[in-house]
Amino acid sequence: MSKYLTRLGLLTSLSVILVAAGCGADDDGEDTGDGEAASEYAEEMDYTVTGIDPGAGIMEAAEQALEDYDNLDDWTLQSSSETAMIAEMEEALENEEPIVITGWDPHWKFVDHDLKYLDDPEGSFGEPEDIDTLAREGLQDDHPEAYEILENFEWTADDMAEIMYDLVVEGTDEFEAGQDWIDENEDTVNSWTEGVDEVDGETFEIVHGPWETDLSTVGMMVPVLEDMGYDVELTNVEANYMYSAVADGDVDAMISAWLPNTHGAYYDPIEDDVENLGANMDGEAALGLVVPEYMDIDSIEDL
Ligand code: PBE
Repeated sequence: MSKYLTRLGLLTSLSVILVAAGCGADDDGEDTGDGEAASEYAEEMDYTVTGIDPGAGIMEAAEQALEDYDNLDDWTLQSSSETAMIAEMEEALENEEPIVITGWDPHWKFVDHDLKYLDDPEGSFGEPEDIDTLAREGLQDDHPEAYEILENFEWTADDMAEIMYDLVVEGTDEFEAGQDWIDENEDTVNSWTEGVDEVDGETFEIVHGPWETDLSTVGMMVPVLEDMGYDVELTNVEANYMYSAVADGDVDAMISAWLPNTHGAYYDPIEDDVENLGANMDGEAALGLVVPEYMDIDSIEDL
C-alpha cells in the first residue's frame, strides 16, 4: 500500500511539473507531449529496469543511475540473465509495450530491433571504453607464441557484432561463427599471427564471462589459436572470477576486460597481478539504458 502511495505521489508530482512546463496532457487527457507519456510508461513498466546477471558491471552502473537520477528514486533494477532480458524485450516489442533494459555495444540487438540509448546527462554509465586483453604473470615466458598473438589481437565492434549476430540470431555454433569470420577476414587474422611460430599441442586456457560478447570473442580466438597448434580450454565464469582467475594464474588469459569503468571494481584490486596487453577493441564498448524507438522519450530523466 505504501509503495502504491509513493508511486502515486511520484506520478502526481511529475505530472504537476510537466503540466506546469506546458508539455503534459491537455484537459481531455489526450497526450500532447513527451512528459505525460513518460510518466505513463513508468507505471506500465512497474518502475523497473530490466537487467541481466547481478555480477555484470553494467548492473553496478544501472544501480548508480537509480541513485543519480531523482526521477528513478522509486525504481528497482531487476536482475535476470542476458537471455531472459532479451526475451522480455522481444515480448515488449511484439506488443509495442514500453520497456527499459540495460543495453550495451557491441550487441546484435541493435541490428535487428529499433532501439535507442537514453541520454545520460549524469554520466552514470560513463564514456565509451576499451576491451582489453589480460595475461597472467609469466605468460610471455611460458607461451611466447600465444602471448604475441594476443598482443597483436585487435578488431572492431562491427567485427564482433557480425559473429554475435550469427551466433544469436542465426543460431550458429560460436566456433563455426568465429571460423566464418576468420575466413572472411584473413588479412586481419594474418596480421596477428604473421611471423609467429606454430606450437605442438600446448594447452592454453582462456577465461570468459557469460555474455554473447564474450562468446563471440572466444568463438573467434579459439580457432585462431588452434590453427597455430594450441589446444585451447575455456572456462566460463561470472565477472569477478574472470579477474581473480587471471590474477591467481589459474588461467592464461582473458580477452574481454571492459575497462576502465565496467569492470573497474574487479580489475583495480588485481591490476598489479596481471599484465594488461592493451585494447583489442578501441573505445567502442558502451553501456546505457536502452528503450524501443517507439517510446517517446530521449533521456533517462524522462523515464
Ligand atoms: N556486458 C557485456 C558485461 C561485459 C560484457 C556489458 C554485459 C558487463 O560486465 O556488464
